[in-house]
Amino acid sequence: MENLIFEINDQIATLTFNRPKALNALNQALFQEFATVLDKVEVDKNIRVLVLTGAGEKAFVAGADISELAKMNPLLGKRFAETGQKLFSRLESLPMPVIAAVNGFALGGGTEVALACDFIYASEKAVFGLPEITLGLIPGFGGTQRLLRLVGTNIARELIFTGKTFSAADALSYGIVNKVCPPESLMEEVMKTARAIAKKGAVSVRAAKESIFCGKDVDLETGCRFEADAFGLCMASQDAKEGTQAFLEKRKAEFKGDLDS
Ligand code: CO8
Repeated sequence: MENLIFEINDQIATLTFNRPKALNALNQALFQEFATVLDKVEVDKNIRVLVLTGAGEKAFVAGADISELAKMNPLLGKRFAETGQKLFSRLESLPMPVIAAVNGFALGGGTEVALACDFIYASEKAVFGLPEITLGLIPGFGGTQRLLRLVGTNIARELIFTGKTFSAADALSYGIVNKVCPPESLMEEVMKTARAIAKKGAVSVRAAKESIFCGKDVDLETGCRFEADAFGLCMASQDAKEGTQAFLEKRKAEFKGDLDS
């Protein structure tokens, strides 16, 4: 792949946006590679956590590639927006947790892809924003929808209407990021959390993700029904047997994470 780096180490996959000369801007070629990676990740039972980050010192992703956007007619623009929306929805609904390690500029499509992850850790140097309005555009990869659901309507309105950028500290105060780290320790902090998740039972981690994913936009009663179904499924797993037995035997659980058991 030319625009992405994809690696798997100890059951943690890392996808790095890799166009550092263009601050990792999202172009159509990158999206094709992204789709191929998602095809693999969706069915790989050994991947416990996926981490997204950006190559180079400066950027996570500085948005959609403006040189491509500038040449698009309305139909191509609509198609590109739909392609991005579909990819980010697939990312959001992957069976395993996805963590964004935002190491620099995360603007436009960069903030949008991070918002489609399960949660975000950011470097102190990270800069967020949906600046599309300053280009005479609006967010087109789900940003108007995911931001408002995460931070509430009025903060989303202000950020989208002004297009202003905001710091990692502001992102923390809005509830967009879970943790802000010194740049040099960002990946280690992300990996620490990824390893902690990877050690848990794979069935229950996936069930928890599914339950939260299905429940986040529905009423409480419907969400609780999803939760009860997911809970029931966990009871069928070896990991649930091991986890409960280990507690009763006063020892540490050793999860095998066998999704087929
Ligand atoms: N697209 C293409 N190239 C980019 C982008 C981008 N989004 N961002 C940076 N680059 C390129 C620059 O053109 C420059 O290239 P070159 O060296 O060849 O001139 C290189 O990256 C380095 O950038 P700068 O020299 O500008 O670096 P600075 O440190 O001076 O500035 C900034 C960094 C502030 C991040 C600045 O580059 C910037 O403002 N970038 C654009 C940010 C932006 O507006 N992003 C939103 C894009 S629109 C979007 O994401 C829409 C998503 C929905 C689309 C829906 C489908 C139609």
